[in-house]
Amino acid sequence: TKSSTDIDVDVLVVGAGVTGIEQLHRALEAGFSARLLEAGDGVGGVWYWNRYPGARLDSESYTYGYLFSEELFKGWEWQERFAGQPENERYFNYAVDTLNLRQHITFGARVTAAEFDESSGTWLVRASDGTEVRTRFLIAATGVLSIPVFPNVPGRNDFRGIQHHTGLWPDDPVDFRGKRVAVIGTGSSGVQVIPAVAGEVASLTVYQRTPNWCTPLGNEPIDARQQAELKSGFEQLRETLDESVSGFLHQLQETNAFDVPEAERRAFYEKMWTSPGFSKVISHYADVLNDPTANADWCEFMSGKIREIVEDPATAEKLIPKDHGWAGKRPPFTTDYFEVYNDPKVSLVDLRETPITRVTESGIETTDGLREFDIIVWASGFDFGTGALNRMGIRGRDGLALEEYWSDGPHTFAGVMAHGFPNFFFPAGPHGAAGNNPRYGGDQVQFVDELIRYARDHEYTAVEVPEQVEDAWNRMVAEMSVYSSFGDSSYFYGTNIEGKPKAFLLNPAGRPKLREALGEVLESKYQGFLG
Ligand code: NA7
Repeated sequence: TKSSTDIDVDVLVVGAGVTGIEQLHRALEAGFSARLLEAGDGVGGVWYWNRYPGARLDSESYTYGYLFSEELFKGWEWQERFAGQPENERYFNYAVDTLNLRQHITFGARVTAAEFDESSGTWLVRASDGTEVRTRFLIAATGVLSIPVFPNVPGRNDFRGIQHHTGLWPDDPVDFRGKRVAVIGTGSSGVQVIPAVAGEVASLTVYQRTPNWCTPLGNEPIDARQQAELKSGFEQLRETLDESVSGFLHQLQETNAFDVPEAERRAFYEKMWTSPGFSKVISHYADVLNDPTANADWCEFMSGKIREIVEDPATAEKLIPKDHGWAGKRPPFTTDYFEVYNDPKVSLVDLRETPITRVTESGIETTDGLREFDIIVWASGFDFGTGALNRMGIRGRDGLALEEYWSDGPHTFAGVMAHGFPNFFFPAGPHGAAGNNPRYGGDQVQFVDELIRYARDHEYTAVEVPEQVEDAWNRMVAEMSVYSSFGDSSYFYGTNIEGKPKAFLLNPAGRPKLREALGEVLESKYQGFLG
């Protein structure tokens, strides 16, 4: 074993997405030697991998990007309220180049193993390209939606046409013109790709298992006046976001649904229907997520909208969710989604009626027969929260495997550290966020940055979260998760993955609680963390 003096870098960051870029920048600013390993060939994380047509933010762009530097904020003008994938990818390249980070990043290096050495307090990290790095601090900024999953159906590899998962989309554009196309999955990704390609294809067949409460995204260009307002309002923007439970600008409502007369409620629903992005969750009636009657009333309104838009009544009924209410699953926000079903080229296969039996070399077979395709788009989701971390070969104290320690679900402090894994951090990890992710991730990145600087400055070689501090956070997650609107069928419980333990994977208390928990540790001068 190399001694602690043999380290290659002080800080090794894994993942060049929104979180890893900021962490690398902070480490270098703090005077650490630092390096970043990235599995892909470019920066941007989810905005590098999810390059399918229609991929777009549903957080307001200017609340999603970096806010730690006013200069960086002012140097970039977002073109749209909800930026598309190309703009997001450009933005992260802008950040990396402006902050001078590129020379510290190794691309094409997927971490496959990382072992903690107790005697030196260091990690030995190995990557798929043969890279081997010994580091003091290992920071996995590997994201919560970075491991794509495919349905467990036989024959997927037999298909002779083109097939891609939305989360592993190739660099070279896929030509949809005149093609017979299948899309499997109607979550946020599926309902973005469907209207984006419908105009080009010869035919489009949508395979839906669970319909979702899709509502209009409300995207629009950001005009010059707004650009100026954003720039002059930087401090205020940051303050409002810091106080928000979910990391969004949208403000909570105090009124309950049945506090107001029917006509007023209808008018409010009309306004909500077109209200941008997550304002439809956050700025809705105060009781919409926790009073089933209020929730059902809004769902009834949305059902009416779907029946109005979709001309074929049988198709409309299939598109209306029956087994979950508003925000019972993660609601997708869309542009012209339901409208697409009025195009005679587009058809809907209800997998509840006719499940997929297999994929063949020419297409997809369901219990009612075979349909042939040129292209299959798998919009079938991700191993959320723990997927990437559990696959990295993380071995902590006494060889403890992270995936073992988490075999019944994640155990974390504030979604960023785990007991038994000294000098290891996973900002923006499971239990950390529930809303506009980069805002929570930013809090955790800052926490990690301050903690490792403190450790260095006070000559501690290892930092670790004490068991009772971790336990308190896990208890909070378990207790508060019962108030979450998300049901068991939501991927936030991991139930979309066969064999994955059912455990709540978000931070159910919101951002102020996260900031409070991190702040208390900082204030206590890391009591119990330093060794
Ligand atoms: P999601 O939201 O997990 O959606 C996956 C979709 O794929 C969903 O409609 C699933 O139906 C469907 N699916 C998954 N497995 C199967 C099988 N075996 N058969 C049929 N259909 C299946 O992933 P997205 O990529 O859309 O969105 C992920 C997040 O990215 C999103 O929430 C944003 O935060 C950004 P199901 O509902 O399970 O019946």
